[in-house]
Amino acid sequence: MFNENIYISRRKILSNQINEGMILLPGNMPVPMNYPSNTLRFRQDSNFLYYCGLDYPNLTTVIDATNGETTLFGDDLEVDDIVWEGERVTVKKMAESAGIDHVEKNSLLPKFLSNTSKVHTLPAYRADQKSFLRSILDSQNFSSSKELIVNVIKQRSIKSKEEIYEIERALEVTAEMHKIAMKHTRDGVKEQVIVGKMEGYALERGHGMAYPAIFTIHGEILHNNAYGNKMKSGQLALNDSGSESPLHYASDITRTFPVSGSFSDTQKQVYSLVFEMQEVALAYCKPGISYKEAHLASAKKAVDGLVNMGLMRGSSDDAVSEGAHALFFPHGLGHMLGLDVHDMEGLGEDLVGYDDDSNRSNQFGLAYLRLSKDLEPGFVLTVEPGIYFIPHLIEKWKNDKKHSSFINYDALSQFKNFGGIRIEDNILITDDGYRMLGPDIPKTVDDIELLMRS
Ligand SMILES: [Mn+2]
Repeated sequence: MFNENIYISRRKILSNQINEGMILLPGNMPVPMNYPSNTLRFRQDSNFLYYCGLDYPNLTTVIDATNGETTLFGDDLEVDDIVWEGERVTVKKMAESAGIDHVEKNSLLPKFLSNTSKVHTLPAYRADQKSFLRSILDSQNFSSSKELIVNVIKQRSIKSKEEIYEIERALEVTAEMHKIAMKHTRDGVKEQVIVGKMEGYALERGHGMAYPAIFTIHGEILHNNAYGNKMKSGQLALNDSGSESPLHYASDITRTFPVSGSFSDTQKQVYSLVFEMQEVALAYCKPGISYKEAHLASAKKAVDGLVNMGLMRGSSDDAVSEGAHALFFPHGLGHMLGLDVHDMEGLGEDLVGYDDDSNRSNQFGLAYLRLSKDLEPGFVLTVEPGIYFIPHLIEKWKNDKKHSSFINYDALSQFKNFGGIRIEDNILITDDGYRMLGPDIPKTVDDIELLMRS
């Protein structure tokens, strides 16, 4: 974990923003996989990590909003637990390492909270969290505190030096994972072989995965988590994967490359277009520009390129305002990145990505834009345009004659087995622009082909 002063200062900033009551931050509990004592790998709650840094199950932190005083609730292990799990640092020692003065047993939490005017909670995203909150809070109808949510988002959105260091540490490992994937991909190799090599590389270095890797010859399936296909020359492999640093900061990178090691002419054409979509988007990445603008500019670039290829027609302004590009680019340009790979999504996607001046569109495609609001120095985000040929979607739109003035459905028939291409990088918004985070990972056609040949 970080130095205790970092957690003291984060809690101080938060409690200064909240008028009265108690701020309740429950840590996570172990989650059974298939029977009670066979648990999933423990992952601490990100808000708990942010304000306390303690990476152990069954802890709760309460911050008194009026004076910032913090109490850590937890139980030391009994001998019976130690027999199975080994020794664990005492709750008192944990509290010290997080700069917390008071320690209490878990059983005292309900009584402690019953004396206060208001308990501020964050939205629960696991069933066990919901039942835990119900069990310790008197009222059956507790609801999460908008005041708390908004202030946590405000604070977590601006990344400090230490946090950027952690994200770049995750990216060091991720860069190697992606190079390993490119080097080992070839005709006849199964996707799962590559996933095993990448996860093994991360685990060997004490990192985890920030999310289940997407490694697939079906890049057109946006969140494909199956790895059973044998790859064949002529196909594209899409690799969307990122490690999580030992302090649980995420990275999120996508590269797409030819299984054979050389792009075909058509693959090169579409790939270069996605590359340009990212360049166009990056030019918008600076304080005061809304991410929606970057998204729309990238979408217009897609239309211009698809018009050149004979797959679309008409003006890119019109096509994008009507949403015709979403057949090929159905997702958003990117999202915030931090302790969570979709940072703070559990606190409410609209509160994180939108502000009073920006409402979420309900148009197909644009509706999936997770980050829309004005960019600020200290934001860390992903920039991830893509072009996909999704047979089911093409079929449906074609039958419905959807946007048929913009889309040349006849020309699309030869792209049925093309798959999809996405390129994703992680950036920090600086005072006057952006900085690309982490080491370079081959991205141009030439650099990818060079690495795959070596
Ligand atoms: Mn992403």
